[in-house]
Amino acid sequence: MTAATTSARQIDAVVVGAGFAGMYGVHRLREKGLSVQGFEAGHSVGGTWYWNRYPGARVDSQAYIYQYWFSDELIQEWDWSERFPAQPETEKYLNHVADKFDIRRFFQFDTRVVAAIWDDSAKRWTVRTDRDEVVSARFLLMCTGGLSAPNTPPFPNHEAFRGQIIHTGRWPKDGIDLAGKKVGVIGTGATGIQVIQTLAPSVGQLTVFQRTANYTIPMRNPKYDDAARAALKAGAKAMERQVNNTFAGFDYDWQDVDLMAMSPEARKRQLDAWYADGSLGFWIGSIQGVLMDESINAVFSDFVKRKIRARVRDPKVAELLVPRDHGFGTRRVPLETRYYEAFNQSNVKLVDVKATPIVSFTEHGIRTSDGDYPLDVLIFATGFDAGSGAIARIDLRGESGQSLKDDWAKNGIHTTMGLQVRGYPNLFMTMGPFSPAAAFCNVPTCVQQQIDWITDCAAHVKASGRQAIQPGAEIERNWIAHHDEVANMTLVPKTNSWYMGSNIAGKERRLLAYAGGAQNYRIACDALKAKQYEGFEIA
Ligand code: N01
Repeated sequence: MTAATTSARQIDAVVVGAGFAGMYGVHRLREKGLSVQGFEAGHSVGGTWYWNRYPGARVDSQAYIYQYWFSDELIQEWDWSERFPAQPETEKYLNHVADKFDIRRFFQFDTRVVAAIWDDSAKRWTVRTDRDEVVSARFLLMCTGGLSAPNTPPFPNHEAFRGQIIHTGRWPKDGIDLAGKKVGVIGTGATGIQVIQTLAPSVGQLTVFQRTANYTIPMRNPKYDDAARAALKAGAKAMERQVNNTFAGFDYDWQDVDLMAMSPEARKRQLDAWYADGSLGFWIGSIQGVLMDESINAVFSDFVKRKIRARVRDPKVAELLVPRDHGFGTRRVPLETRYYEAFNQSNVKLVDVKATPIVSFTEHGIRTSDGDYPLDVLIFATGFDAGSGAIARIDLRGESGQSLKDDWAKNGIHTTMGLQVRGYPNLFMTMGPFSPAAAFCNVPTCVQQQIDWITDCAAHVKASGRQAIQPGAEIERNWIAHHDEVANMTLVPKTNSWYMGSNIAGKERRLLAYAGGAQNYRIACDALKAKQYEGFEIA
């Protein structure tokens, strides 16, 4: 046992992150009688919904599945205002949960965990924060989020720009007054799209620097009245069962429809019907072939391309907004509201930075190979180092003192079901690489399932009088092989995106999320638990 371990406060578990997963993790560990200390870099709870307060931030899973299931009282008392609530409402919900279940006092806020070292003789993690505190914990739960480590690509002469630069994932709580200003946005993923469609009507000039156009679906976002809310609350138990039994943790799932056998008219009617739902159902509630079969995928791609062209007045601009280099759904499909109409406004300009790349920042804005764009404020909607990023940014040292970051860089990312990593006993993660939660899941569905598994596992180890658990070599090898096999059956690896890790320079190109279905993943996790963690080493 090292000196650091003996002098530090001893607890059962440290939970890093106070988002959906971390809050539930603390709640569940306490229920199971384990002592717990949470750390959160932000000033309060919320995770993604604390950090991402950029203009237009909004959930695109339906509110009635973007919630906790563990308390019927909570479900019955909370009123969602609309189908896809904006960021302040989800943040308020998470604060309500933190207060109602007395979760807040187990977190230390404004505190970043910077390092955690496994002490193999004590079988404990020595966890260090940026306030130089040290805690010794038997279990370490990384609930650090799949999309929380901002990606800020370096542009030449970055520091020259005199205006304000801000990443969407670090938007200031007090907001920024952008009215009438010259605003630039780099990035047209789900975040950029929300920012652009929201700012277009109010800023002076909006310049959008687009590298890759994305497929989108128009969001249908009705307000809920009391009757709608009552019906959703009455159906909550059934809804919980439903989301736990679908491919992506949503209430809709793949349908048994032979689209290719239909007449052109019937096929169009079917696509129109899916599209009209105004949700991600057009994608992951349609047919599985959309992700597996080039010809089916092309039908979806062409359908959405036509929808985009019809909304943009200038045909040249329309062509820029139509995806050219990938198939529908092989990257994350954003929901949008009047996004394309923004490009019909005279104050909005689209710059194709694939054709005319950004050459450098200047004192007054951005220079592309085509000219200068003056800006007061530049918004980076450039995404995140997903899945592994937030975990690897902490100095985690395993059994033989090896760094997880270096290990993943040298040997490739490896995990067992995105829950544990061989060589790092008692380290657990949510939304980790090679789990559905890393990308292909309605996040609350999958992180609640993962937290249930993790906390059951930790409680099992403790109750059995043992000290440490980690995956054996074979189970980890088998999971990775299975993950890769399923990944390569899909069309997703054919394109670049954060799904593939290819948005980050130098990162391994490999599908981050398990593509075999959240329901199948849950069954596999349940089986492990039922077999008392067969294939794991318990010491
Ligand atoms: O990030 P992204 P995001 N020069 O990586 C561009 C979730 N989310 O924050 O595509 C120029 O998707 C990059 O271009 P390219 C959701 O899961 C959910 O938008 O790499 N451009 C791309 O356009 C989502 O998928 C909601 O060619 C550069 C953009 O920046 C995930 O978060 C809302 C560049 C990054 O897009 C991430 O979305 C919002 C460079 N050097 C987000 N580097 C909900 O609705 C990057 N880009 C709940």
